[in-house]
Amino acid sequence: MSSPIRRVLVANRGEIAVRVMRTCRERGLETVAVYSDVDRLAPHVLAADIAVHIGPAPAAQSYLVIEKIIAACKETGADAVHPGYGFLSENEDFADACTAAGITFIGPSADAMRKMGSKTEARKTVTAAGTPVVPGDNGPSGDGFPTAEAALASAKKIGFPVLIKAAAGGGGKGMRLVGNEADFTGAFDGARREATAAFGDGTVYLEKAIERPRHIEIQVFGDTHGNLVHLGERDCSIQRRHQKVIEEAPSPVVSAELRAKMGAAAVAAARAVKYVGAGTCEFLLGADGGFYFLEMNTRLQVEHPVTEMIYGVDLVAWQLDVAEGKPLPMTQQELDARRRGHAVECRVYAEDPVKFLPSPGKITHMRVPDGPYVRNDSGCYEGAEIPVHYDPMISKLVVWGEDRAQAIARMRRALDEYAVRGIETNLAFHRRCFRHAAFVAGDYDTGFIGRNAAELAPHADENEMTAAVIAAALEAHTHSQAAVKPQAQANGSYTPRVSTEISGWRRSL
Ligand code: MV4
Repeated sequence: MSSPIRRVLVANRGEIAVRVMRTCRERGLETVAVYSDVDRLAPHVLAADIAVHIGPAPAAQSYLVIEKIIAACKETGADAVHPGYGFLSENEDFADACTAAGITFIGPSADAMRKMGSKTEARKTVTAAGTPVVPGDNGPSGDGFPTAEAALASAKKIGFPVLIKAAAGGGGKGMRLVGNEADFTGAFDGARREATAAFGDGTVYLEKAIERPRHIEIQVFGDTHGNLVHLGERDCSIQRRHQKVIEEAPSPVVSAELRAKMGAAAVAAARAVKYVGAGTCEFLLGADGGFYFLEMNTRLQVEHPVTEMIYGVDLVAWQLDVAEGKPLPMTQQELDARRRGHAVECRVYAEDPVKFLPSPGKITHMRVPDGPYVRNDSGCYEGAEIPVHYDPMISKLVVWGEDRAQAIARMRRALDEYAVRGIETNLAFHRRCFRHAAFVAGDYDTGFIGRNAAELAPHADENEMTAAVIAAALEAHTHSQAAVKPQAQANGSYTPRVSTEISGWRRSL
């Protein structure tokens, strides 16, 4: 049914747009970028063969406007669209619009997106497929609770603590944790209001709250021939306010046996909606070892590289294969045999390290890590501006090791090589996290950052001190002459280890 793709429009920006274009280029496909006013000189524009301006900086007037993306495809003769993550990636109207215009949408069917988009619908669908979901109640008609009274009666049966969740939600929006009966009605009304404001849909349902869970997600992949496989799990428990900060594969707490069980449960959930392409089933793993389906993300995720590293595959290449109607390149058995080693990813954000607020602005200096088994998927460069309008991620730093200990050691090394000036970053947070005893032991859950905030927060002038040392090193490097050897200078290395004063501070980390 499908035919070879020749020209791919990437309906996204930043690191993911660049990452998708890299694979397109490797396959000899032409690439089209779209860009807003503030992205004229953005890396994804420079990476593309053709670039189309689609409007002002606010995403609602550019990257989120379906008609503009379709028009850009027509104007450039793009025969396929890769949506990346975020923006229009899980918008079924966009998938429909592409299909209607004769453009291949590189992703699942609009029908699968719709079925997984509603959380109550998804709970019904996957339960019927035999996948365990969190104990809860979708409401009297299966489509949410119309009144607080009915919901409270159900909450008492489920047992506190319960979570009130928005059917149209996901990612924690419109979610309320209720510990007792007295707080229930207020929380219910609040959740409904929030869901209505955020999604234009106030439908809410109930789930028993799993305490101190780990967030484990399974990568799945389907093709148009009915084949479905899984590529193991990622542990995404290191989060802050529903924002993932560190991800790893495999999870330090998932055994081969549990992986096989969760993998089968994820594949069953995907099969229930005839899933095609890259998808992810999110699960909560309880302290008792029980696992529960939460939701399915119908896109390629930010953290897909850790999976690519341990399986030695290019998931974007797989997406293109599947979109062209080809069968999956590997069977489950072949994948299981390929798994090797351990990968960790740090999301490096332009953010205030203490207040965790975005820190947009111009990157005046940047030194990026490289060397063995280091992958830095970046959407910016030295001299570039991090715009205020979009996600403030600078890059995803991913490393691979034969085992978790080697991956951690390598990540510490890579983080020490990484230097950014001009804007604040969370690099110092990452350096601390990769030296935190509980993290190093693999002993963490979704409450890790909250519980260890004090230990993980950088010293008031930690970034400053690092920055001062780095500035000296960069200066020396930029004007490198035989006489100015960074290592020979008191403050000359890119790692602060060289200064006595600072090395003392570093040892205290
Ligand atoms: C939960 C939960 C505990 N019990 N559901 C947060 C985001 C959304 N995807 C689901 N979330 C949660 N749902 C039940 N029944 C705890 C969370 C949760 C969480 C989940 C994954 C990663 C980080 C989290 C942080 C706080 C709460």
